[in-house]
Amino acid sequence: GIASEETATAAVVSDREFTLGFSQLGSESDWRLANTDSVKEAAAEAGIRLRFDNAEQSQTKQFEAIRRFIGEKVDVIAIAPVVQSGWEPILKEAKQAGIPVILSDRNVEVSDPSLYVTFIGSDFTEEGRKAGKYLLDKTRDFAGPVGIAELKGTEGSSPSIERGKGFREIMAKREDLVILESEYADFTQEQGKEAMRSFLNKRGRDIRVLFAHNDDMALGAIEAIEEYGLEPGKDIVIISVDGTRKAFEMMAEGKINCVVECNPLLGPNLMQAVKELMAGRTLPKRIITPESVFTEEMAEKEAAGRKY
Ligand code: GZL
Repeated sequence: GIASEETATAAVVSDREFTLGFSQLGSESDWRLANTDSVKEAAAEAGIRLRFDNAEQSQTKQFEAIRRFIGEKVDVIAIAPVVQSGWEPILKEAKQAGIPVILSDRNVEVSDPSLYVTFIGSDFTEEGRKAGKYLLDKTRDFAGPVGIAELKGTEGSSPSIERGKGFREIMAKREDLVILESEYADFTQEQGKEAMRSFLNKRGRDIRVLFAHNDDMALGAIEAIEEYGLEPGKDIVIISVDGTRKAFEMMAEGKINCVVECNPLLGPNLMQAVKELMAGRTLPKRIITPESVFTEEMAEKEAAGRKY
């Protein structure tokens, strides 16, 4: 009967060790390091052979790594795409080679959705909305206009585009909220610090709120704010995204007011998807990872339990 055939197929499939070629976009942030660890650990646990490449935030290097994986005839390719455009050609090469592609963490913009099997990652627009909702609550009693500075992530990346969109959607509910400065800082602490320094030199105390698209840029901004002589979390409300341990520690010190969680532990989801794909199962086009929001009120307790 069907049941025994399926079991037999699964048994045959599970005996062979599969090879996954993973094009990781970089090592720019603590989130990214935790994501890489999660993928490596989950591959080892799943008995999946991992060919790992770190493209150091270069899309060209991602293309080169994916071509290598195609040449090595890996069973599956997973990509964390640094930006969302420009992926059609390389995805067509993978398709022509008969190698399925899974998107991990970030999304791509392609006209033909059959070029990838599934996208496993967060709903970044919702993360932006969560940041916006905290902004409305926290500044409810502020005398307007409330000046906001924004540190955007990598230009053209789906998290940066969508977090900015979600944040603005909610901000629009109050006309006294004004974005005074907004710069890309590539999700890194150093660039976050530099950008915040220039914001403060231009706008000083007019900046009452900072929305940082990730914790590393928020940590850099905190350094610049303290250098400037203001108190982060008090003179300037700070809203960040990711939920790294360092951000929780800053929140426990009252230097960050709200952290919107973005879950980097995608390894198990990715390996499960690889196994189901290899067993001939159909995967949903979109797998959204669970995550929450944390504020300074519960920082102390949460900080102890964070894994990354
Ligand atoms: C989000 C991820 C982002 C993180 C940053 O899923 O792509 O990239 O928010 C990381 O910390 O650099």
